Amino acid sequence: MSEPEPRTGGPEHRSVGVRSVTETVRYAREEMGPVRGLRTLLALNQVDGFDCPSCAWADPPPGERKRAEFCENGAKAVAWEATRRRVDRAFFAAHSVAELRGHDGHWLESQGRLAEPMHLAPGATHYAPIPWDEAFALAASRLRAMDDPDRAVFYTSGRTSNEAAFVYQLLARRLGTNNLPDCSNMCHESSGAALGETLGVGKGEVTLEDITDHAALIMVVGQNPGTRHPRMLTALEQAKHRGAKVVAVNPLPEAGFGRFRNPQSLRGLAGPGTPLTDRHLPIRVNGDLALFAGLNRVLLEAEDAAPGSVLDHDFIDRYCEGFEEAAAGWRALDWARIQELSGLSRRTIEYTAADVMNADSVIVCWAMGLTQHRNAVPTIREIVNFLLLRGNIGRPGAGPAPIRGHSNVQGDRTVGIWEKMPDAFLDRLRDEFGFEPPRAHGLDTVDSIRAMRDGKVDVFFALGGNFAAATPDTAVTEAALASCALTVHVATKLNRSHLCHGAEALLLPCLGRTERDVRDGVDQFVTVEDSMATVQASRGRLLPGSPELRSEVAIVTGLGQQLFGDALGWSEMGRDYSVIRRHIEHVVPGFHAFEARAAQPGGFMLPRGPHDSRTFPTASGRARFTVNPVSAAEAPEGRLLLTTVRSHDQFNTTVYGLDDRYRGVRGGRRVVFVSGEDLRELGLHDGQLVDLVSEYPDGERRAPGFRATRYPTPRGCAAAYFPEANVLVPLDSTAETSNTPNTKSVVIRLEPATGPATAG
Ligand SMILES: Nc1nc2c(c(=O)[nH]1)N[C@H]1C(S)=C(S)[C@@H](COP(=O)(O)OP(=O)(O)OC[C@H]3O[C@@H](n4cnc5c(=O)[nH]c(N)nc54)[C@H](O)[C@@H]3O)O[C@H]1N2
Ligand SMILES: Nc1nc2c(c(=O)[nH]1)N[C@H]1C(S)=C(S)[C@@H](COP(=O)(O)OP(=O)(O)OC[C@H]3O[C@@H](n4cnc5c(=O)[nH]c(N)nc54)[C@H](O)[C@@H]3O)O[C@H]1N2
Ligand code: SF4
Ligand SMILES: [Mo]
Repeated sequence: MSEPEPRTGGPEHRSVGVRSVTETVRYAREEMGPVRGLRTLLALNQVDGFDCPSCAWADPPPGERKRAEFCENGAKAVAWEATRRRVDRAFFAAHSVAELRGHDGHWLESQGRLAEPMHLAPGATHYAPIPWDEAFALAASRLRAMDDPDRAVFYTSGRTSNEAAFVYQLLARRLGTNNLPDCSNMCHESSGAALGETLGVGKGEVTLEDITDHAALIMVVGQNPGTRHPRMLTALEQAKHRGAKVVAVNPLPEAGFGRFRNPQSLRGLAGPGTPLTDRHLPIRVNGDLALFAGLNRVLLEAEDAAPGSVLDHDFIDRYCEGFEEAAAGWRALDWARIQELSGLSRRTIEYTAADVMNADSVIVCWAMGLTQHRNAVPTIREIVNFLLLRGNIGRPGAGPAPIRGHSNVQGDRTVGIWEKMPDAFLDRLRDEFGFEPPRAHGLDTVDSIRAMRDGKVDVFFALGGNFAAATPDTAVTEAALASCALTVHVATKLNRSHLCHGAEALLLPCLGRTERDVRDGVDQFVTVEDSMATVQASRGRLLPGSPELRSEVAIVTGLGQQLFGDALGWSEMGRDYSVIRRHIEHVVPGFHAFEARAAQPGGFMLPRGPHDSRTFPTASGRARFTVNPVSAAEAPEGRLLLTTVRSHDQFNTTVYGLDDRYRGVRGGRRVVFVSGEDLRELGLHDGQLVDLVSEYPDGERRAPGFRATRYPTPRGCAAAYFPEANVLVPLDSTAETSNTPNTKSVVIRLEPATGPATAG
């Protein structure tokens, strides 16, 4: 298959505006039709409508929601799901699996919604239809045939509702395994690990209001809100209008840091827009630990010079431990090393520290630019140190804010999707359902791939997602999936993972967030939790894309019923989701009166000790300062440190289109962004076709045929798109503690391309 040729033109300095509105309208009309499109979008993020299936940004309180409370990317996600195109038995009869494997992810998903359950028999070349009850019987018989429940793996992607996630973890644990890897293992696992260890809660500690109404300084680190969480720009604009400062820390000058033209206001559409950032620190890839250690050092020195004026000693003495050891570490820091690793001058770091000292409340927001590196957990612990020093936690306008990715990835974890849920949760699950859940920790995403590779897994089951494309070391992962006896995917659209099947495979089509979910004649709703720990109801509006579709809850409880009979009440839970919510209320802390509070407009906020009352549920009951030796990934001479990012026209492995408007890329995705100086030094010219070759002790990996593109990024750094670059990342290159793949710091060299551009 020949690869589309990208055209490149450099970064955009303004975001949203009229262009964004026209794009939204075009998308909705093309995929959904004019009337259905408009009606659907007007229900998006409304209190009686459905939650945006795209990112996990929080909604304003009910009274403050606009008539159109969504962004261009939310609209794309909805249109993509609500498309009128269908992938049915005729489609699968016309295309063999081998043929489909020759198409890229964009083409596969563009074919439309999966319309009926399909089965790939052992040795078959084509998927063929299978009735639902036979599909359940088949999956159950393969699960029963295993001689050890740990030979099954149950993966979850973060679009799954609380209700579906809860019954799913129940099914896995009733079977006897904690093998519940999820996309979070590749996403904010590092944040959860660092925050859990230091503050006792692995979640963010701010609310939307803290950003819009209270924070004096907001740092946006390793995050691209203009594309990933676009309504965050509206929140930042509100903060700017009341005088807050915004500092962006990012190797790329993302468009969202420039002028924001708010599509909700006429002034925004027509005028020059609001400049959103006061300072952009063009940090070297993975230089963030050095930066925050340097900032902490400056704060400490300023305190030494004027005791009592910089640090919040009351807070530190009353609530924290470990300050002296951490302070000794900062005093011993070497400025030359900090400057080298961060790529920022001491003076820049000192100016930024002055912003911090002038701000009586500071929020640090971050996303994947921090979490997907070897030292991600120490980096985020250092950010906690930074916040603790001035008591920037548990008061208005202050705290850590990991901005979550998938719309319900945080909720899935809350209700039990984790390979190492704590014993207290498992005890309550036992008491609620009367069986003993397994206690040994299960496999996370990377360990699941290793286990499959080593022949230790019979059944791989995925509730959503695109495991083969989202994970690293693509060739290894695809072979690992192929080694299973059975692979099962519950999905809305066809993707690569469905074509990297085991000896036998099932493809089970489910309802999406936009669709009405009627069980036994009664409309059901589900609940989701956003980045700010608000839980609210989501009710689909559209008629299901096909009469054969079932909800994720119905699919999981249907399989549960088939496997275990009705002892735990599977069919009742599948008929009436309020029964599941009652179980969640009993098992998960913070969900009292769940049914009633879920029905309230705007939902309710889950308790978080550090945010609510400066209560830190760590072993000692205190927030912990930690010592984090400064480190960063380093590329040897002639090599670059590659970070992998998303384009404006994609949601993870779902590629809506081939443009990345804000970075000036049109019509293709095989692009590598490199500074002009590096291009010159490497003897390459702008636009030249190159191969990306990663270098690790276990060998080289190659991603062929990328356009080298001159771009304003620090020397020694490069960026390319996920998932095209995933072939370059070794399975064993993961973050300390969190085991998250190091997809944001890959050591590569660029080689003039040997062959023609090829599909990856
Ligand atoms: N439209 C859209 N929205 C999405 C998604 C999507 O694919 N498309 N995905 C969703 C998901 S699951 C997630 S997790 C989030 C992801 O949200 P983001 O993390 O914002 O998305 P990425 O594209 O991974 O961008 C990482 C950002 O970090 C910067 N960066 C890279 N390396 C470093 C580094 O070493 N240090 C610093 N300081 N910055 C660095 C990159 O330049 C980029 O701006 O978005 C969610 N929302
Ligand atoms: N190199 C590199 N790799 C990365 C990242 C990176 O930044 N760089 N980011 C990582 C991150 S942050 C994440 S979160 C993962 C994402 O990993 P995943 O969550 O596994 O992948 P997605 O692309 O979000 O999954 C898309 C598929 O989900 C299915 N789907 C969509 N909606 C629904 C639904 O409502 N129900 C069901 N059952 N299925 C549905 C569709 O079939 C679609 O093809 O990728 C990770 N991989
Ligand atoms: S900001 Fe995120 S949740 Fe909100 S409409 Fe946009 S994509 Fe959806
Ligand atoms: Mo994510």
